[in-house]
Amino acid sequence: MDDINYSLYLVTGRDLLPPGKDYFQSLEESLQGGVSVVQIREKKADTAEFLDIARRSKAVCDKYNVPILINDRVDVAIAINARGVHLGQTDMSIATARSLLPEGAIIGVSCNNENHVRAAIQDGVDYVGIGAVWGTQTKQLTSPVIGVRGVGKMLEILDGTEVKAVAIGGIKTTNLLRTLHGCVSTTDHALDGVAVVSDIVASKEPRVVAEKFTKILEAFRAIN
Ligand code: TZP
Ligand code: MG
Repeated sequence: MDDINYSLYLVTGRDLLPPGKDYFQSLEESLQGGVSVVQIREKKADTAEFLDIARRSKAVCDKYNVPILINDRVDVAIAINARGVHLGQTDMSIATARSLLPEGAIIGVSCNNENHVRAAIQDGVDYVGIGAVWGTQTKQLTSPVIGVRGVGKMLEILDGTEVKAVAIGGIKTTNLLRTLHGCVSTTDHALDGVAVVSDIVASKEPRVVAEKFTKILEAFRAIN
């Protein structure tokens, strides 16, 4: 069962750490600030390094009872007993990933358009990462920014399904409320959370930034 709290979904980005900031320290501080799920995203590490980072990250997340998902690499997810994987459109198929992962593992997929969302539902994913909602420096985008209206349309497709949804791309404390208010569908299918890289990871005080996110998310939930 997908019992993950997607509310504040941290995607790691070691390249973005401020000078002198230790990756594991930053991760721990962000967890103290309320990050509710972590995706380990390592685009440059070799397999041994990825395994080491993932294993040590999981030990930190375990202390806070926060689940860990692995970007791209099903083998790494299995090896470290992660909660699941996050796959892109050009990664391993969902069916193959499902056949390899233990029962109950979570599979999420990146969706940049409505057809991606329809396919993800068909494939039986647990959640979709929808974006990029705003422009971002963190990733070289291969498809246009979709904006909050684009996210809203994709949420409509998810209506009536159990598939969870997070928005990603350029989400910051400064635009969070605008993002939450804007990413709505005519069917009232709401976002389950927001995924963030740089605003948290590039901060010298990730705990403070994560706390700001958490407070805004809670305030929005309370009145919506
Ligand atoms: N996928 C779509 S946008 C993005 C990813 C991994 C990067 C988001 O990073 P940031 O720093 O939160 O804009
Ligand atoms: Mg990928």
